[in-house]
Amino acid sequence: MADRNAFYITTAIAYPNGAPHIGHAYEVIATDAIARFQRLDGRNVFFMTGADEHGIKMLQTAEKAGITPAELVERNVPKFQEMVERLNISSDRYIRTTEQAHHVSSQAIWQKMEEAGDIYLDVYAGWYSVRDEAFYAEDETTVQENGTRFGPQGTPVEWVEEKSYFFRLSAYQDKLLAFYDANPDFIGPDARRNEVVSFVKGGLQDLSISRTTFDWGVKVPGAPEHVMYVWVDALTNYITGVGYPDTESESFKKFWPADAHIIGKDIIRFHAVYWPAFLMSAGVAPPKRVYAHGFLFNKGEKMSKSVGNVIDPFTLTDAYGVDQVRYFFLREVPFGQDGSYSHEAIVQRINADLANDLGNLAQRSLSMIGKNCDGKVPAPGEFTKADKAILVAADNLVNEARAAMKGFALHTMLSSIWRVIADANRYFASEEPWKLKATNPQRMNTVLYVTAEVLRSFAILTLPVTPTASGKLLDILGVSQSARNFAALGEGGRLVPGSDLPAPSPVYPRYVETEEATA
Ligand code: ME8
Repeated sequence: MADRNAFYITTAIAYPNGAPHIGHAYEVIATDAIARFQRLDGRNVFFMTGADEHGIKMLQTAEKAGITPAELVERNVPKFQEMVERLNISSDRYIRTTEQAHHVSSQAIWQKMEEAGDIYLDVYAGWYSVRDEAFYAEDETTVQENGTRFGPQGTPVEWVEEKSYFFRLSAYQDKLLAFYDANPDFIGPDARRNEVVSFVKGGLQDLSISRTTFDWGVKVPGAPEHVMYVWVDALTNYITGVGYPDTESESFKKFWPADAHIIGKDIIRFHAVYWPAFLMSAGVAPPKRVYAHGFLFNKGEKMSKSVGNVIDPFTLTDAYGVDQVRYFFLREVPFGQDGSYSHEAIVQRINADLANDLGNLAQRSLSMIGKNCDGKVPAPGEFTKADKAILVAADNLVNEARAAMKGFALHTMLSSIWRVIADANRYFASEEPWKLKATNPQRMNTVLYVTAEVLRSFAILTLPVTPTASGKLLDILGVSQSARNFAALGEGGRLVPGSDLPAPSPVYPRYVETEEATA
């Protein structure tokens, strides 16, 4: 039985042909925030990321380094796994396409496609981009003055002629268009959907899906001189991860079809055209959604010398902090669009949004509670209009967040939360609780209670994005682990007057510029 509460989300699987870069980091961070959000909202989440280890690109990189492809992946995959750890990614499984189970799964889907009559042997003669691991039609390529030919993504293509198995993609044009029509949310954002629909409307050619000139890949069943085209095996990872070919397994029944594949915009065609066609052919339901994020660029503005190579996620998080980097990318870049980053922009977000708006409000109000209320949650008196207004604004945030997250609008969710954080700062400043100690301690207690209570909402709602810092804020608000979820927001989970609070400590330090950083 499909479990309606289950939620299966994946990232693309990265080519470990070098070290992980900021694009890889961005994708796992965003996917992690969505996975954490769904868990906090009570869903039973399975979140998978991993490595795409086959293909000619891996082989050529290994050759250049004078090692075997198997040695190359053993050298590089641990760096990707380390990045996942460093970024505090809550994934449930790290899949590697060199796993035996994945070979079995890829051969099984191949056999299903063959049984459906969709695979035939012929000769491939055409243009191939190693960099994109993609075949292109002649009219998608351009020739530069020096004679070099490039594919549509600007990467060099080479002429390939060899015996190859083909997938009858041409037979899926109408089925795919009907599928997009019936599932308007399948491809997001809209710009990508339009791009895919017009590509498919333009006509689909059969796809070469095996290679014979190298053997680093999954062997074609019954034809071991062929290895599968890397994208056939790569896309199949998503079903291997939940138990394919055992479609009767508990995990497959529970989690397939996936709720979302989160990928970059450069690989939308593979996910929104080839993948559903392969699955339809094999008699497996396509995923519910494919969502393409944009690309990140370093604007080349002054970065700290100590930060050095800022495209390295390790140096970046060493310099600014893990939660800070997570917050920056998700707040700064509208999800689905391209974005850029610079030292100045990161520091601005850290100091204005995190240290000032949220960090200061927490520090000022909680240290007043520590000093003036015996370190216990103060007992509020009757609520004024202003108290009620800020409580309601914070209580309503979860619904705003849910609405934004339906479309994976992480930036919209964060800007809504920070809008109410700004309201809370105005509330705190205008109520002046520090003056009330002498004149009206009961009123001071009420203002501090209300402030602590809205901080509780902010902390729970920001857990998907800044899990460590928000967890720390919940620690100093005395919120138990079992009350750290969306069901505990609002009236149901209000702080209990009289409960002990630990001594507050700052949650978000300011980023202080070193001399080197501005040089
Ligand atoms: O494409 N900004 O692997 P990959 C944002 N193995 N995202 C970026 C980026 C950038 N500058 N550069 C790359 C592959 N990405 C295949 C995927 S899935 C079955 C197989 C994204 O290591 C890219 O769009 O080249 C992709 O989603 C992911 O990083 C891995 O890229």
